[in-house]
Amino acid sequence: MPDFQTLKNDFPILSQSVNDEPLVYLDNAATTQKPQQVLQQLTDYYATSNANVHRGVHTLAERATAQYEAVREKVRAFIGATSTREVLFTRGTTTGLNWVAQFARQVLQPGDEILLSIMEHHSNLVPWQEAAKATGAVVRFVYLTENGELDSADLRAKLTDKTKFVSITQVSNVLGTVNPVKEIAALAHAHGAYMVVDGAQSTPHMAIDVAALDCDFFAFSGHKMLAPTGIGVLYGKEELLEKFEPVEFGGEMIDFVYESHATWTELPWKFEAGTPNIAGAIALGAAVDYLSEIGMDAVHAHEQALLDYVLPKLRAIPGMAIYGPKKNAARGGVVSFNLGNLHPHDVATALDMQGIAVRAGHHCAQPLIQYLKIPVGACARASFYIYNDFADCDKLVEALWATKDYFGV
Ligand code: C6P
Repeated sequence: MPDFQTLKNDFPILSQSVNDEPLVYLDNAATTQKPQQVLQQLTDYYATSNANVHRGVHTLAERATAQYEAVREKVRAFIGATSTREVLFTRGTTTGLNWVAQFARQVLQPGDEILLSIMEHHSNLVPWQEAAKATGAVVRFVYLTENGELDSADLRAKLTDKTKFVSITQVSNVLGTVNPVKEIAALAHAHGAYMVVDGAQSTPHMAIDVAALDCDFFAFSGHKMLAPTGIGVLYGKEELLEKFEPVEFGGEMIDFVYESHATWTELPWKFEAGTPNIAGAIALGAAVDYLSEIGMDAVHAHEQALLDYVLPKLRAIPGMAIYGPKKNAARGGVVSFNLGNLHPHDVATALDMQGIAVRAGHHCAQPLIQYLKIPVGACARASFYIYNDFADCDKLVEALWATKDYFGV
């Protein structure tokens, strides 16, 4: 079992004070902090190996290419893909989901249906609205139970032979709800639909096995799992990536270019047009190593222990409205809430004055916030990661009591 107490020392940013209080960083669903090992990898790459990949024959170019491609293999193993041909580097989840929604335009017909859940992030919603607009397909939504979980009866009623794509988040960035994407994939396939999983909030927090999930596409971001911004991954089943046309064109992705047309190179490079985020990918490799050393089951267990500790204390604060599943086992390390009639921006500002970073707003999930009829269309959100501990939980709870008393809620 890793020592989660000393692990905080790996993160230089966490040793600072904010507003004269030791920083308590609880905005991990937005982005995580980076350990020394990842920062060092970035510096080492630029200091010793920087060159463009797949182009040169000189030593640095070959070194950079080898390091970049080695990360593809690390990511393959981390998410349980069958082949590195199925691992595409992207800028992040948003890019991955946009690519899939572009692939969808290659097959969608008027009247076809795209099934989403109402808890989707805008990145797994707006690209589908646009794909529907371009093809005459229709976007439908699965709604929720009282407990903030997907309504499986609604899902089964709406998943029909008209459904061509089902695209669902594995963990909600607002409710923390963990969705049964494996079971949904089986249902989708039984109706001949493709299954797309938004893994932005799951990959950093739990073991992922895309082959076992049997999803067709799976997207996630490096920056939510200790890596830099601007690097992410789209997994796709090999036969589908062979079938779909690329959506970005230019250098790196071609086989041969004629005056009138071009042919594409093989997977996975067929989809990776232009100079990629080489340093970001290599640093993602360091993040994957860091998490693998801890073990994703241990990461998950740590966050569950924090949730089990903090949720009863938060629920005990009078006037607290906490959104999402009541049972902790059904949620990830995300707690969205409102405190009485205080605006969540005021709550987040009051917490910041006490050194605590949380997010407040609609969390890029406006249809969900509307559906839940959350007052003022916003909520505050505390989200946990490996370097958070029970002391961080206590500080959050104390600061919320102080905020409540200060505003007289
Ligand atoms: N959610 C949050 O604070 P990008 O921005 O491409 O790395 O990830 C987009 C995205 C997609 N799906 C889910 C479920 C997400 O949570 C996010 C990012 C952040 O909740 C920033 S809005």
